[in-house]
Amino acid sequence: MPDHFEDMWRTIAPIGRAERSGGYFRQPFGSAERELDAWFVEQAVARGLRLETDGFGNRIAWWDGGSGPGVVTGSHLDSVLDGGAYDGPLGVVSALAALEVLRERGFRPARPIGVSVFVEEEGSRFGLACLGSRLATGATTWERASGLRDRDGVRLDEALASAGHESENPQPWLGSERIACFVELHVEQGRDLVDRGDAIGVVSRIWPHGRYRFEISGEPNHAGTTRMEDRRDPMLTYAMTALAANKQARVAGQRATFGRVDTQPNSTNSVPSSVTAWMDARAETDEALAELVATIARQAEERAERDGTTLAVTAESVSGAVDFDAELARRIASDHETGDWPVLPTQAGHDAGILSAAAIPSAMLFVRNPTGVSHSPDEHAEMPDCLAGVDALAETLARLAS
Ligand code: HGY
Ligand code: MN
Ligand code: MN
Repeated sequence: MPDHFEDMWRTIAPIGRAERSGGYFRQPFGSAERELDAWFVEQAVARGLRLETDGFGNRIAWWDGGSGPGVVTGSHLDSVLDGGAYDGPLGVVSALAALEVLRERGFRPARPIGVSVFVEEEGSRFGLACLGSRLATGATTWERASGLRDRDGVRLDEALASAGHESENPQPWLGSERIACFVELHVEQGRDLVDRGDAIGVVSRIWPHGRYRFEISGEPNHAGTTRMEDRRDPMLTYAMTALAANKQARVAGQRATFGRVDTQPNSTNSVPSSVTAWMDARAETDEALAELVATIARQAEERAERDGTTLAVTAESVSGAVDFDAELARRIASDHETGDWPVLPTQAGHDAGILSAAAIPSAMLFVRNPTGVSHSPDEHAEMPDCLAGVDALAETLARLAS
């Protein structure tokens, strides 16, 4: 008898969990994420699903019923550094459990149903968000991505090879000829559902968002003997840029975050030689995002001139606005015993957004997050809501694969 949701959830809970914080470190192709990947393969085999794996490490486990392009549901198993338990794995475990619900009901799909896992959705190792689904759909090329390096200088192609995915020049393979539609269940990363008193929601759109590297160079010097007026201090330029970004985002009603900074030589009693900082920016429209980033970059440049430092800004990952298929969202959200599920926007990126941009009709289900907190050890969802998510996903799959 295959594991049910709670069994699976209990089994994976300790994988990659840090004692100190209770947060998760499941970096793609690292030991914890590989343990989770092996667990997924084991679950697929235990359910008699046909496992398909591409050259990028993405997987789809197929229930080969019916005919024609399949209905696929799934999410990711990687996490941000010190992340939560639910962001990603909730969608994968719920998908496996939802298939079990359908089988136990004797449902016979008119088309294949697949459970997918896309690698490096967070982009937290190689810097490009939704890396696995971008490669699978051709939104980015292997030529561009294979040379992406992590913080230790390891290339993507080296990391893939060390994980056993040996392939010379893997090609995009995921398109609407293979997939009729994609549905991703995800813990909500926000408070809309809890504020509405709803357990389940459907996503209407994803805000455009991007990641930008600010490289600021100055003049390394002694922290004590160098007069303040003689300094070319990159930390000052960075600090004023972070303040400017925060103010600009508040004024414009958008989002800007500096969560990662690298200082060289990182010495307490030295004026730094360089500060590299990564900004995550998000806005309601593509134009607003471009305007927000340009304004902050301009203010940073002005500050660099005053400080006698130099600045280079590079876009590392940009995801355009995604408006999900409105008809599909309506079909999923309406006609439930408890009434229609709310349809709401999100500022978080997802693989469903990449597949939607690749002309695969896609949708997302959200499960209530009682605090809205995410990308944190405190991320949480109540078990009854998780089980309601499994039932909601099973019902959705039955509608789409009938
Ligand atoms: O960062 C995001 O938008 C998502 O959690 N990957
Ligand atoms: Mn995330
Ligand atoms: Mn996610």
